[in-house]
Amino acid sequence: MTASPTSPGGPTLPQRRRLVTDIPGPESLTRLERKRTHVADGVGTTLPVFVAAAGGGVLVDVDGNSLIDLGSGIAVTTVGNAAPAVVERVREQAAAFTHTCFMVTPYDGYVDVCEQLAELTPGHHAKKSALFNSGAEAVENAVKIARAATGRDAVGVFDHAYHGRTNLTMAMTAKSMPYKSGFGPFAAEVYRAPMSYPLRDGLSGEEAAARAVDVLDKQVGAANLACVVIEPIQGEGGFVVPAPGFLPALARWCAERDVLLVADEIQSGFCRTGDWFACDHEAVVPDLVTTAKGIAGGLPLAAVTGRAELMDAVHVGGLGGTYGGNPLACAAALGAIEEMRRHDLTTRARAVGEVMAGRLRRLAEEHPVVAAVRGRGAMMAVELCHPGTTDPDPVRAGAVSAYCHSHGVVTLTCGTWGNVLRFLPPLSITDELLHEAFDVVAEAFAATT
Ligand code: PLZ
Repeated sequence: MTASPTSPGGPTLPQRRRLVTDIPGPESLTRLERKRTHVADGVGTTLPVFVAAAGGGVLVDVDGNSLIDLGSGIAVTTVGNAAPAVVERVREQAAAFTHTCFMVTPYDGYVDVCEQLAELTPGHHAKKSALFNSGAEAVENAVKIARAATGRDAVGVFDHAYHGRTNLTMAMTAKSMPYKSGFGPFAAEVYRAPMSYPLRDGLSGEEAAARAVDVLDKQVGAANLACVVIEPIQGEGGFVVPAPGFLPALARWCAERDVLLVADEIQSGFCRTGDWFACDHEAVVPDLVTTAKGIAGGLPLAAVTGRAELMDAVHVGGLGGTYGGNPLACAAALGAIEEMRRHDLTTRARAVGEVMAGRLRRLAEEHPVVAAVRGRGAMMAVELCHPGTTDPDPVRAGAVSAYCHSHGVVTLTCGTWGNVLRFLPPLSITDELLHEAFDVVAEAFAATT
């Protein structure tokens, strides 16, 4: 039976993997043809099945195939797709009003989200927030705030970093293809330092931090740095987890020089890693935090949250945008945070992480192509390299991923070399489905040897 586009999604969907056609099926193929006609080729798709409904741990396509979701729309639907509290609050808000523009006439939802962010983000100091539409916009605004607060221009970023696709955030992003190639010139005053990458540098956290701050100190000068922006666990760059001690040492160096530390928690935040924020793991307290993705269960919302006196350094009218903190997106965020609290999703992320880490470690024992198993909580990955080396093997990563797709499991790759398989299931997935998904991943490794 074909799921119609109005099929109810959310947790009521049957939680099973079921393929009734090839992937993509005939209905998806017809729609792909329409996409080819009407949508710019620059907008790619990883797995070209058109979705009719989603919820729990599955996506159901227009051919009636039910796929297990290990991607969460790139770490967005942490609370599950069409999660009940998100749907209910958005429904109520849509019926009341859909938009006023917070800069014209304010409303409670925006302030409620900022209050929640003050409570949930790392540190117990006085905090304030400003809301935006996308992660890139939040990163841009964090830099604006840091420059206004410090009177300095320079921005420090890291190898393998990903911060977005706008002009400034392209400059901050490391990887050329597909994000930057042909799109320059890029914004000035962005400087890149080496990241802690245990598989590739073998350095302790302290050693890697010393190497990074030496570059910032000698090539930029702390006195010129407004901020250092870092993903506490890198996302697109390959789920690179810095060695223990790296982030605290970097934070100390910044604090001693009045350089603001900006944690980009857009991918790692909101329960994903088993804490509310990845910085919590080592009790790192950034000056500013950027959030998006998981914050609103699928509606577009992003935020900069930081020390009140820094946030207030910007003149009145200096921050904003027509849709930033749109009432529907704020309602969704309040619903998503309600789901996270009610279902204790930090604990759930740790449990999901244990299952995934166990399965991935077993794969590593069986397949020497797995050079590293890393991540935290429900943000786990394997990096594939030619056995016995650290030469990236993106071909194998692509083959494993393609096998998973054709067998009904949504997987994503990432990494500077495209050789990392990453796993970001919604936390509403059942253990049974999660194991079934990793059975398919294991088959994929065996089938592509
Ligand atoms: N910072 C850490 O992960 C978005 C990008 C997908 P936006 N990552 C997914 C793609 O190919 O465009 C991201 C992130 C971190 C910033 C961003 C940017 O967030 O909401 O995509 O602008």
